[in-house]
This record gives sequence, structure tokens and C-alpha cells, in this order.
Amino acid sequence: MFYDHQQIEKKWQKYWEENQTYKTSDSTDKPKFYVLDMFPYPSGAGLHVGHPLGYIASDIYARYKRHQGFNVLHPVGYDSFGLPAEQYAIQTGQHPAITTEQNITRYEEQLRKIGFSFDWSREVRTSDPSYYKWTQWIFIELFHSWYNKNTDKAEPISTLIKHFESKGTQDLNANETEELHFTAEEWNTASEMDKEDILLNYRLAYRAETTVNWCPALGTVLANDEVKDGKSERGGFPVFQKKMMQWSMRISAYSERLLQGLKGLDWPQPLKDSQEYWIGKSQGAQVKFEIESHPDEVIEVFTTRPDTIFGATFMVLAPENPLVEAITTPEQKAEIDSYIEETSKKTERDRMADVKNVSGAFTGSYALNPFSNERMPVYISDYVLIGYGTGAVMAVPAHDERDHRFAKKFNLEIKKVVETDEDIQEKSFDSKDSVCVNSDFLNGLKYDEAKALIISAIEKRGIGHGTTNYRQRDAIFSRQRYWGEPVPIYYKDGMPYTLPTSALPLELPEVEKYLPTEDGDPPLGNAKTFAWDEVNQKVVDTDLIDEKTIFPLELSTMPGWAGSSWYFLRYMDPHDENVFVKKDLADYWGQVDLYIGGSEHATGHLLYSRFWNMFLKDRGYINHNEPFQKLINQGMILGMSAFVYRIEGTNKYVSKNLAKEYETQQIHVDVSLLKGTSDELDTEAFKAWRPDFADAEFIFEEDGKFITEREVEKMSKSKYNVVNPDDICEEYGADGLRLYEMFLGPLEQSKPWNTQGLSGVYGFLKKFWNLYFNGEVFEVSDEEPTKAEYKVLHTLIKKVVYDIENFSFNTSVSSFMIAVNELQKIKCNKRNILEPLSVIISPYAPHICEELWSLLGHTTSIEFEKFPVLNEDYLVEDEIEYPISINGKTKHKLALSAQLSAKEVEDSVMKDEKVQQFLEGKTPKKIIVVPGRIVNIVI
Ligand code: ANZ
Repeated sequence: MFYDHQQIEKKWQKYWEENQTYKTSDSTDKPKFYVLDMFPYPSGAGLHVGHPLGYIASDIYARYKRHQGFNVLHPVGYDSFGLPAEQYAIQTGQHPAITTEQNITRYEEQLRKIGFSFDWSREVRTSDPSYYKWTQWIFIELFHSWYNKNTDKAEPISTLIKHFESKGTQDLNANETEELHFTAEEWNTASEMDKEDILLNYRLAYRAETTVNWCPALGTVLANDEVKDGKSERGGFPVFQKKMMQWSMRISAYSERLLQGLKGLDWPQPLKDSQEYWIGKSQGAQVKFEIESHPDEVIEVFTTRPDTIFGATFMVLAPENPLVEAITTPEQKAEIDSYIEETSKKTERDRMADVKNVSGAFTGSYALNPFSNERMPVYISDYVLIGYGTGAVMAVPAHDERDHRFAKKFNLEIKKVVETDEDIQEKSFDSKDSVCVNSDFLNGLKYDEAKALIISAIEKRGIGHGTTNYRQRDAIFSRQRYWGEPVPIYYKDGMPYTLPTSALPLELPEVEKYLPTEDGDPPLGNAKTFAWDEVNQKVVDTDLIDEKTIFPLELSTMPGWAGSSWYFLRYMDPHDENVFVKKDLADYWGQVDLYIGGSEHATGHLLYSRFWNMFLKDRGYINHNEPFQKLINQGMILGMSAFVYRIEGTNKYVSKNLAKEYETQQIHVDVSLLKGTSDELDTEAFKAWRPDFADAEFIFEEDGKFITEREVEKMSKSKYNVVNPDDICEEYGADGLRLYEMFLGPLEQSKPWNTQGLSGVYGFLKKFWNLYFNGEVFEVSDEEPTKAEYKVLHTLIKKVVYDIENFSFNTSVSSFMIAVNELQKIKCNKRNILEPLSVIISPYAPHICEELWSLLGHTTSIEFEKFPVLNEDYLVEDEIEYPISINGKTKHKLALSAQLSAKEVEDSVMKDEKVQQFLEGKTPKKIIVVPGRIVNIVI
């Protein structure tokens, strides 16, 4: 019968929806399995065929696990706050909530068409107040927590207050913005304001003046990973460095745990490496240097090479270091000021990237080397970053490349301290294996020994101590944007206070304009009703602010990563109004067992969510430390872009093969403007595509065709090379799309899309379908299958189980094809083969398999059928074809039963007529039988 994919797929999608087939219960009698896709952002462009690649893989795995008897959690939702909807609102005035809703509707339609086994009843949206209520609640928890290094976890701020009340800062071992010292007495007599100010120094969500990446065009602060080459990742606008009061998250408190936790995770090594690099642990020492004529000041440096201190010949401060002002001499002031002005334009990234062009200025002051007692001029330079270590370095030009360049440029002394560095210019600067010579007590020591010894000398003299530094900074948490979660904070005398949790969610207020206010406040500054009435505990009109009982609310919103840092927990218990997730459900579902998503989230999302998860564990709300046990990065799907050649300065276009004769530039054209699957441009469609092409003229090939240039690029709307999965589903079915996406190649690799290839998998589906039919009639026989038929089935089971468990989905598809071909060849239509066959293929092509399953007479979904179990007996070969060689040369082949012993093989061989002919009556000297392999006769 005709395989009508459209009718079949519609029917089953409706069935799944009506029967809530994939709704997951929280049953605890089955073992659980949690399969998650990275949170989709519902963009206006909808899905292209690159997006579902990972979703199809995770869906296959989720279905496979259901067949194996697991209670599978496979949810979906939307990361629905964010910039594009807001920018659209700025341009058109349309509320971002409306745009977001429309985009989600379209996304959902597209996802449903592909037949994913999502539990739609658990859908969450980060922009939904019932969801962000809990994002705000987590923020409040972070605000009321501090990190106790003695217990190595976050604790409620009340334990810190108790400590202060009884001991002040004595014995305190906390993660803090600044090291403070006070007594219990001082704490107990401090004003409420001072106490609050002190506590901000320890809170995990805190406010502090920070140098930020400020993007004036977007009107917001951007995270480091949102800035590429000094420009905003979105939109490519210039980004500047600016000091601002910002909310930050003390992720740095978790650096060591984030690093150690990686060890137990089943993640791709490159991903672990990039997190490790990002966290950037270095061990060394902090050392204080005295400054000549400034007895009250010291320069404190962080160095990973304290063993090179004898070679330190000058000091370099970050231009932003507060010491600069104090120690700059009047003669040097102008030079220093102009240098500071110059560097403020560069982003930190530019500063780190630009290693060739050293620049700097002299402060006029000198520090003293505590070991060599030499005078060291103090410079400032932008290669020293204020946010790392102490914002100051001791420069050792003989052993550090940047210091060396600096010394060359400013003509400063270069002093060797390591003997293998004969000639600094020619040798590598990595002298870790070399031996110290320059001072008596380090003489002849290896790197590690010298380092340990000098640190103890530094500590004995009281001028510093050994220390560990992490490159990872605290994460800036405020954004000057509209379409994000409001931060549940109000200000009393300038000091932040959290809203009571009973007042959550603090809903996003309506505004007339989505742009910053004229005073430069974020867009929420435009809201008419956005002030906190402390007495009545509610949000009231902004006009009523009196700073007595009615206070201003925080105007910045949370960053994109807030909502996505804990969504995997909400899916476990998405509708609870009293708690973000019930503890017993968090315990039952535990970690995400399989997480699939793009590698671009290596350091952003994946670090932030590990951090929040650890925090929630510390505070006793959940029991597991790490959120994602196994993670796979799917590769990218590449598109075949099409280009036309435009003759420079004209609106004339020249066909590909004639383009060489002109000065041209390449312009992307939408692949939908090509004729069929060819490279030929539909020139009329091209003229109609965009107004600036309406008058286009063309130079055609001799045969009258206009041929485009084709190139493989990342599939993206901006490259006009996207293929819409809806079209594919229409023509080849969702099952065809699913199989084809997997068939393209290994999941983790990037691979080009080629729509033509789909007919192959579609042909396979038809063949598979026809196995169950005799002409027009559905017909399966109840006859017992032959051994050969069982062999085909069990070979397939073995292969597919191995493939799925190793995430090798492409090879499964080829084995389906092989199995179906073989069954077709032997005309197998036995129920005992075709029933399990449909179960095996169903995770990949669920619609067709549901249909066949129901035709086979079943009245329930195929989804929960037990996955066929391998019986190795069917794979045992019955006969073996033995090569028979005589004196080492293969002369003959003989099929013998696989069960024969070596002696029986020998007997059978010797009885064979052909063998006797080869022997020409001679008696063999020796007969060597390798059972199952070969027989060698020596004559
Ligand atoms: C002396 C020295 C000698 C250094 C030597 C290196 C090699 P990592 O490994 O990344 O932690 N440094 C310290 N603070 C800095 C800052 N704020 N901006 C720029 N550079 C800074 O690097 C630590 C090393 O980077 C430190 O050790 C310091 O230079 C420099 F042969 O001190 B070193």
C-alpha cells in the first residue's frame, strides 16, 4: 500500500497529544532517566534544519530509554527573555511579550511537526512571571548568603552576622570583595547602614563598582563572552570600558569547586579544557614592595614565578590601580594622565590580545626589590589588568616575554637569574626546568624547590605569602535593559534591600518607551508604577517615592543567563507555586543524565548553571552538586550558500563562468531563488526579492542560463542558506527528516546539508513499509521465522543497541537499511521479525512505526514496548567456509559445519574429492587445522 507519510504523521501527532503519551509521571518505582536539550531561544526566524539535529539525537535516546523501562524526563521550554525581541520593540513599539509569544507559537508548531517526544505539560518560559518569580527568589537567596571557606560552602548571611557579633573578622575565612578587619565591638556598635555596607562585601549577590564592557549603542553592559574583538557579539557595536555600580555574582567563590567538579563529568575534553582555562588557576605568591619616598604605600604584586624575584628590575601597575595617583610625581603627571585616557578606550580583551605593541608611562617613583635591594622604576602599562591578581606586577624581563618587550622599549635593565637562559632573545621564555644561579640560597635548585624556598623566605620576612589565584572573575549580573527579570531590590538611603519573598514575582512594569530614559537610567526608569511601598508591601506609583516608606526599585534587569541557570530544576516540578522544586522530586530526578547542545555555551551557561546548582545544594535545597552528568556537543549543519557576481559599481550581474572577465563582488542570494535543486538563478524571482535588485541586469551564459556560485557555510538566516524543516516534513515526512539528519554523519561533527540526499532515506522508509504489505494488503504471517531471518533481526539488535549507547546514530540508520534490504530479499513477512523490527526503528522514525504497530493489531502506543533483547545464539554461524591450502597456497574452499572439532574438520577435508585430486595420491606430511579459520595441508 502507498506510504502516505502526511496522513500517518498527522494521525499520530494527534494521538500523542490526545493521549498525552509522553507526559511523564513522577513515579518512583521505575528508574529515572533525564534527557535534556539546551534551552531554545525562540527567535523570529523560526527553526532551520540545523536546529533540530541535537533535538533528534536526544529524542532517539529518550525513546530508547523508555523502551528499556526507564521513566524518562524529556522536557522542553523557552529561554524567552532577551535582546532581539527588545530591539524589535524599540523599532516597532510592539511589546516584546507579543513578539515572544508569536515566536514561541511558531517554534512549537515546528517542533511538534518533527514528532518529538517532549512532555509538553512541563513547558516553562523564563519570561513568564510564574517562572521568574523563582529566578528572583534564587537571587534573594544569593543576596542573603556568603561563602565560608572553612566549611567550603555557601551559608546563610545570619551565620556571618553571628560571627561578627562574637568575634568581628577574627578567624573569618570568607570570600570577600575586600579584606576587612574589625572587632566584635566595632561591629556591634556600627550603624545599620555601615553593617549593610560591610555585608555587601560578602554577599554572593552584591553591588560594587566594577569596570564593565559598556555598549552605548545597545545601552547596556555586556558580559566578557558577549564581546568579540571589542565589539558586541550581537549587532557588532563598539564596546567601551566604564566604571559603574553593578550587581555581581560571586562565582569566584566557587572557582576551585567548579574546577574539581569537572573531573567527575562525562563531557567532551575540549569543553572541560575551556572551562579549566576560563577558571585559570595559578599558584604563586603575593609580595609587597616598598616605595621610595612613600612610606605609607606598598605595591603588592601577584607572581607565579617568585623564584625570579632577583631578576625583577622594574614594576608595572595597571593604569586603573588606585596607587597610580598617589605615587605619580608632578613632572610625570601629564604623561601618566594622557596614557590613562588612551587606555580607557581599549577593552580588556584588546589589551590582552595586543602583545606586540607595548606601551606605558613612567610614574616617576621607585620601588625597592626586597631581595636584591635594587631600585626599580615604577611604570604603568595596559598589559597589566586591574581585575587580575593585585593589578600590579614585578617585571622580570629576562624571563617574561611581555616584560621583556617593555624593557626593550623603555630601555630598562634585563637581568638573568636562570642559567639556561644564555641568550634571552633566542631562547624560549619557559624556563621552568632550568636551574637558579643568581642568589646564594637559590643556587642550583630546581624550579619547584626554588619556588617553595623563596615563598617561605617571603613569608618569614613578613612581606607576603604563597597564594592561589583564579583568572575567573565575578560575573556581572545587571543589564540596563527592559526584556529581562526585574531584580527584586529596593533602595533605602542608597542601600539595597530585598523585597519580601511573599511579594514575588516582582512583575516587569509597562513602559511607554523601551529605551533608556533621558537621565540615562535603564528603560525601567520610564515606568510609571515601579516603586516599593514598604508599609503596604506592594508596588506603587513612582511619583509617590518619598524615601520614607516608599522607595525606588532597582531599574536594571537580570542577564540572559539568569533564567537558564536553573531551568533544568524547574522541569522536575514545573507548576509548584510554593517552591522552585520540591526536594523529593529534585532527589528523584537528580542530575540530567544526558545533555545535548552547542559548544558555544562552554563557558557561559555551563559555568553559571553549575555555580547556581552548587549554591542551591550548599543551601540544602537539592542534593546533587553537578547538574549535567553527560554532555554532548552536536556539530553544526552547514548550508550551501548561493552567490551572484555583481559588476563593481553597477546593478549588473554576471553568470558564474563569465565572472572572471569583470571586476566583481560576491553577494549572497537566497537559496530559495534557485531553480529546483540546480545552481541556476530564477532571475525574475531575484528582481522581485529586494527593491534594490528590481532593475538588475544580467549577463547570461551561452545557453541562456544564469548560474550562481555555491559555497558551503554555516547554515544561518543571515547567509540566506537556510532550509526550513517544515518543507522537508511536507515532502519526506518528519520520519524522513529525522533519519536523514542522523544519517548525515557522526553527531558531533559538522556536516553539509544536501536536500537531494533525502530521497535515499525516503526510499528506505517505503521499503520498510512494504515489508508489511502484500501489494495493497497488510499481510504478516504467524509462521515461525527461519534461522536466517532471526539472524538478520538479531544482528540488527546487536548493532543498534551498541550504536545508541555510543551515540553513533548515523551507523544505526545504515544498519536499518541493510536489515530491511536483506529481509526484502528473503521475502520475510513474519510477525516475529517484523514486530520487533518496528520497535527497533521506532526511536528514529516514530510515526511510521506507530502506524505499523497498530496495523499489527496493537491498541497501545509502541513507545513503551520492551526493546528487543539480543539472543547471541542466532548469530552463531552454522557453517564456516574453510580455505584449504596446500603447501601454503589456497587451492580450494570447503563449507563445513561450525560445530565440528579439529579432528572432524580434518576427516571431512580428507574425504573431500577435490582435496584428493590436489593430493594426487600423496599422503600429507602434516595437516594443520585452525578451527573456524583455515586448513593447511603440507605434502
Ligand atoms: C613575575 C614573573 C616572572 C611572572 C616570569 C611570569 C613569568 P598567570 O599564569 O596567568 O596567573 N601578572 C600578575 N598579575 C597580572 C595582571 N594583573 N595583569 C597582567 N599580568 C599579571 O600569570 C601570572 C603572571 O602574570 C604573574 O607572574 C605576573 O608576572 C603576571 F618569568 O611575575 B609574573
